[in-house]
Amino acid sequence: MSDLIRVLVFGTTGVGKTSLCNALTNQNQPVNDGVKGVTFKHYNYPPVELSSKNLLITDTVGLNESDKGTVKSKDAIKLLLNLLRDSKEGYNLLVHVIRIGRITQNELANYNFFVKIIADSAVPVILLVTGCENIEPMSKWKKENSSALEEMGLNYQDVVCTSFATSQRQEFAKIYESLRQESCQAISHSILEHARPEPVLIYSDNNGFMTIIKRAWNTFCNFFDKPEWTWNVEKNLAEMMRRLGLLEDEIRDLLKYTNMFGKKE
Ligand SMILES: Nc1nc2c(ncn2[C@@H]2O[C@H](COP(=O)(O)OP(=O)(O)OP(=O)(O)O)[C@@H](O)[C@H]2O)c(=O)[nH]1
Ligand SMILES: [Mg+2]
Repeated sequence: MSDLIRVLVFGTTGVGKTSLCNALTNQNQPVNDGVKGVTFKHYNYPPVELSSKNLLITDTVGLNESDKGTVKSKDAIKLLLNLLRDSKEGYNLLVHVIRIGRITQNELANYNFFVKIIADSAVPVILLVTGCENIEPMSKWKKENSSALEEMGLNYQDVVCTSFATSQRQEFAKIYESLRQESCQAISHSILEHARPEPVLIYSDNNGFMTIIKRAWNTFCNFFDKPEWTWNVEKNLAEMMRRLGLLEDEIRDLLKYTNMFGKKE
């Protein structure tokens, strides 16, 4: 059994993904840094020990309704390729982060994209709900909403209700700190229980890599209402990038990612 647990964290902008990752890894990556339209920018946290295993967390940004029409094709494909390239080792678990409240189109689109399209429904996924500081106990949300989630076709291995709120006011700071600790324990426990013992590969060779790019790219184009970008015909990646208006040297640069198995596109 491998001692690495690879976890991919995804969810709409501002739900608390980085706050969660920071709390689990004792890091201080900027929260809510205001980066707009950088839809697939991701960050690999340095490994941290979790119950004699090494937890490797990747924080990535999800699909956001508000980004529709603002993402530049060139940036989008670079970021998508970056995420997929760095997903070469596969994942043991996905964590979908939402802020407490209604499930919107954003949450459904993110679930579909990461769980079904990228991971091909082969990697277990847990739901982490942030913003539960006003609920007593925090786990109440799980009890009240689990069946509704299933009815919506959202199948999570577990639902973890948390709070990573912070406050500069002394009277809140202590309470929030104890909720953060409780949240870290709950999510750590769930990760250890539900992560696959070995990472699930989402592609294993050059063909698989091209297939996943194509699948993810087309879903992405549909989400961003860009049907003209979709990859309907059997074109290779270079032709697709040409159609997107990329310059030849940019295409050559991007194609380096697809050469990781020693084959040319
Ligand atoms: N009240 C409350 N605020 C939270 C909670 N978790 C995070 N926040 C706050 O929500 C804001 C956004 O948190 P981030 O961790 O930056 O969210 P993110 O999902 O990484 O955002 P992007 O990187 O922009 O996608 C910050 O001000 C956090 O302090 C929570 O459980 N409760
Ligand atoms: Mg973030």
